Amino acid sequence: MSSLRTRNNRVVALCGGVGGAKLAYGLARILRSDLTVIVNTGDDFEHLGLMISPDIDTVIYTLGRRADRERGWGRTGESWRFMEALDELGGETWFRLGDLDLAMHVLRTRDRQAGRSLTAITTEIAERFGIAATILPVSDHPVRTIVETPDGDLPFQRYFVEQRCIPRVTGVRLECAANTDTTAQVRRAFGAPGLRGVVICPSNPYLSIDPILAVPGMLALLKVTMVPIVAVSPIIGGAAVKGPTTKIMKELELPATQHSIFQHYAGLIDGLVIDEADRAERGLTGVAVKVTRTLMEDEVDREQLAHDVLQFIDEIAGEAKAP
Ligand code: FO1
Repeated sequence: MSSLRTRNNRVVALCGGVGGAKLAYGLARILRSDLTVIVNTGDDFEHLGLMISPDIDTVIYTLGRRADRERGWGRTGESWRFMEALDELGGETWFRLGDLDLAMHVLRTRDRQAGRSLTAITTEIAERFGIAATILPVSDHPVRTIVETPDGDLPFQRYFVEQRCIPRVTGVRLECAANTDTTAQVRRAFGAPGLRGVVICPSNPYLSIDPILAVPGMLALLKVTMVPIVAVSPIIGGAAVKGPTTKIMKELELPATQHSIFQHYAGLIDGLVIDEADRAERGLTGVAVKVTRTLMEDEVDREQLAHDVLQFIDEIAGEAKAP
C-alpha cells in the first residue's frame, strides 16, 4: 500500500439509484468507513402519505446487502400483500411499495414528521443495516426533479415509473426553495482531512447526477476541492446498462458517445472512466481517460471497477491537479 493511500484514503461518491449504487457497493467493500456516498434526493416524493426517498433506499439496500438484484430497486425476498390489499380497496398502485420496504417509509415518515432530518434518519438506518460507509442525502431541504416534456412538466416518479420514461424529454430541472443548501455533513465530507478523491458514479447524468449538482452550494464544493474528480460513464458501446440515459440523450439531440458524457461534465472532472467497448473514444482532449470494464454483472465486477477507479484517482493525483 502506498504512503499516499495510507494518509489520504477518504473518498466522496456522488450517486443516484441502481447503476451508481453498484459502484458505491464496490467502493464500500474497499474503503469501508472511509467512503461517504452523497445521494440524489430529487427523486423523493410523498406518496400515500409516506415520504419516499428512492435513491437513498437503493443505496442503503445495496450497501446493506438487502437489494433485489433483478429489479435493482427495493428489497430482496419482498412480498406484495400490501399492494394487493391496496388494489382491492381502489388505491393507487402505479408505484409499488413492498411489504418489507414499507417499514423504511413508515419509520422515515414518522421521524420526519417528528422533526428529525433526513440525514439523521438515513444515518441511523444505515447503522442498523451494519453499513460502515456514510450515506448522506445531498440536502435536508426538499428538492424535486421535474422532467420537462412537450405535454408539460412531470414530477420525476410520474415520468419514471408511472409513464415508464415514454414521454419525450425536452429538459430536466430541479425545483427547490430559495434557502436550499447542502448539509453540514456534506460540506464536512469535502473538508475532511485525508480526502483522496471524488467519484461521480455511473448514474444517469441528466436525471440523477445533475440534480445533485444543482443543489445550491454543491458545485462550489467540487470547484474548490484539490483532489481528483473522476466520473464513471454510464454508457457502454452507445447504450446504457439500464434506464433511459441514451433515450434522453437522443431526445436532447446528443449522440450516445463518451464525448457527450465528457462534454456534460467538462470543467468539473479531471478524469473519465470509459468501457473497453469504447476504447476508440479514449482520445478525449482536456481530461485523463481510463479504459476498463465498467459493466458490473456481479460483486467481483463491482469491486474491480472500484479498484480501477481508485487507482485512476491516484494516477491523476500523482500529476499536479490544476487549481
Ligand atoms: N421503480 C419502478 O420502476 N417501479 C416501482 O414501482 C418502484 C417503486 C419503488 C418504491 C420504493 C423505492 O425506494 C423505489 C422504487 N422504485 C420503483 C425505484 C425508483 O423509482 C427509481 O429506480 C429511482 O427513483 C430512479 O433512480
